[in-house]
Amino acid sequence: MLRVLLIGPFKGRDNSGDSFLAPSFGLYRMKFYIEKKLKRIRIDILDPNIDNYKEIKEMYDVIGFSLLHLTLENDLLLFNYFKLRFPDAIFIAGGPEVSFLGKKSFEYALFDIIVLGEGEKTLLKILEAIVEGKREFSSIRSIYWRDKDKIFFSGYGKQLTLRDFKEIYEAYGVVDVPYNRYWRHNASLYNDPDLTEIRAIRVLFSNFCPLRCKFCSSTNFISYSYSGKFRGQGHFYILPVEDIIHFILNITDTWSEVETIIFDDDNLFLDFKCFEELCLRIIALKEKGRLEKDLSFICQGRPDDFSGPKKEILGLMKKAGFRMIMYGVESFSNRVLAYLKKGVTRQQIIRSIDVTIEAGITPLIYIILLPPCISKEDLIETADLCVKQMLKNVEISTTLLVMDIPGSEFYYDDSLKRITKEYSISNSISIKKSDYIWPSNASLFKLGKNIYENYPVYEKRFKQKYGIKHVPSRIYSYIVLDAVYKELGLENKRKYLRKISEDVVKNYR
Ligand code: B12
Repeated sequence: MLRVLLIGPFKGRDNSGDSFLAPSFGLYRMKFYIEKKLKRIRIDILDPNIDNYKEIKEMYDVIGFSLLHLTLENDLLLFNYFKLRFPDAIFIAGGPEVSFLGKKSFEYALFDIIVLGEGEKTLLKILEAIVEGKREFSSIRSIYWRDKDKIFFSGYGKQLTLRDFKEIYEAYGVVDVPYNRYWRHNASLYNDPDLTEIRAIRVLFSNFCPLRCKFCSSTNFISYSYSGKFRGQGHFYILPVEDIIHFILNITDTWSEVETIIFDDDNLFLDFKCFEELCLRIIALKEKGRLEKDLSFICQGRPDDFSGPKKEILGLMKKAGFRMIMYGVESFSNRVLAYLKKGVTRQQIIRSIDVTIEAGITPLIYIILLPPCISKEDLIETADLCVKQMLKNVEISTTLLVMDIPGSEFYYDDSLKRITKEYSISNSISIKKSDYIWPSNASLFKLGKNIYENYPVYEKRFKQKYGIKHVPSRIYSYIVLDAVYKELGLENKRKYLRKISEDVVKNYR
């Protein structure tokens, strides 16, 4: 029996205790697909944010890591721990970070194999070879592998086909994902948890979003992993509605307590026909009593999707149980939107937000407060319009800075301002990396740096003031917008924001 351990990204050595957590869909997809295909194998999943990795008692032959840019230093800390504990195991790394870094990933740690792109079929082939006693992997595409200090590349492979996709989803063992543990953890972050929010299951049914926003890396994941190029490659797939429905029924039959299904695809509306059919099928299943009437849905979409005639579908969505749409708005400044290559305008965004509200669905909007090109006017315009949306009960999820992630167009722009930090992994190992891109404007750089560095103080004060234990992204937005107004000396706006935040915060105790 081959024993495999797959380890998810490690949010924090000290602070993951108060994060909202979810099982890694990618790792479970690989586990179920491979276990179905290959006999005499067991794949365990370790989520270091929820499991105590020091308590592992099993022996493992293969250990796989899923690395993310922001969690890299913590992931490498775990790598060192497991390498010491299982010196003879084969160490594999996969996921977005290493898919873009390729050979460079070996500079971070002594991995044996790096897998590019979607892991299911490639990892299956690697494990098949290991089961057969092979230690030479040259015939398996999409990997870098190390033999002592030499590194080899096997050549680019092919992305999953729709047929593979269907097989992967058929194999997915919803029953064996410990959702209840995650629900318990997430509920423990509140004194009075909202079960509709807590009992949620995240799913993705498409393979990527081809719309190429400048700050996004996922948009290039397929293309780069299978061609080394950013442009033009990669076929977009969405699972057929029939299979999506089958998957949803599998979830609700297995986890009858589930209250929300979150479609975490970057943009579920890319195939509008399919989406419409999905809504109709859900409505019919609810009418027949096959799905609970109260089952709710959340999905992500583009903020211009409903600024035109497509808005008609919002009524269907409401009827099907969609209670929230998460829009990647990023900014309310048209200048910034053009710079980010969003392909939408403030006017379209506001129209979409308003028709969503009219349909009885809550919009949640993602905002990047300080993209590299930001000016003081853009910042104030965006902050003020965020506050205006809050008054309409729009939920706002802000990030202060653009993440400096491999695979995004920004990452390769040397003219941008970044702060490279050194992270200590062990007594003898440290790595240098930049996590964020800073505003180019000198005074806004200073503003950003002040907020970034003093954020823990702001958060602590806020938690104490309102008696909350956990800061979800919408509360983070209040804290950060308050800090922005403070830094800009806009005390009246600050007072106003504080007044409107009081009511909202009550719900998050
Ligand atoms: C849903 C989601 C979340 C959810 C759920 C996270 C979870 N536990 O899965 C929440 C909101 C909690 C979240 C949190 C974070 N996320 Co997130 N998230 C996503 C999202 C939208 C989907 C992830 C997903 O399930 N994809 C589908 C699965 C099938 O793909 P996958 O995970 O990439 O796995 C496949 C391959 O990558 C590969 N693979 C992955 N790992 C491994 C390992 C091995 C050994 C092998 C062989 C292959 C392999 O095979 C898998 C199957 O094909 C992505 C964007 C996207 N579109 O992918 C961002 C994304 C992954 N998140 C990102 C980030 C930065 C984070 C946070 C660090 C944010 C933060 N500041 O805290 C945290 C990290 C928390 C954590 N422990 O993961 C970034 C990562 C960028 C980067 N290059 O590092 C992404 C890409 C979004 C972005 N901004 O571009 N996230």
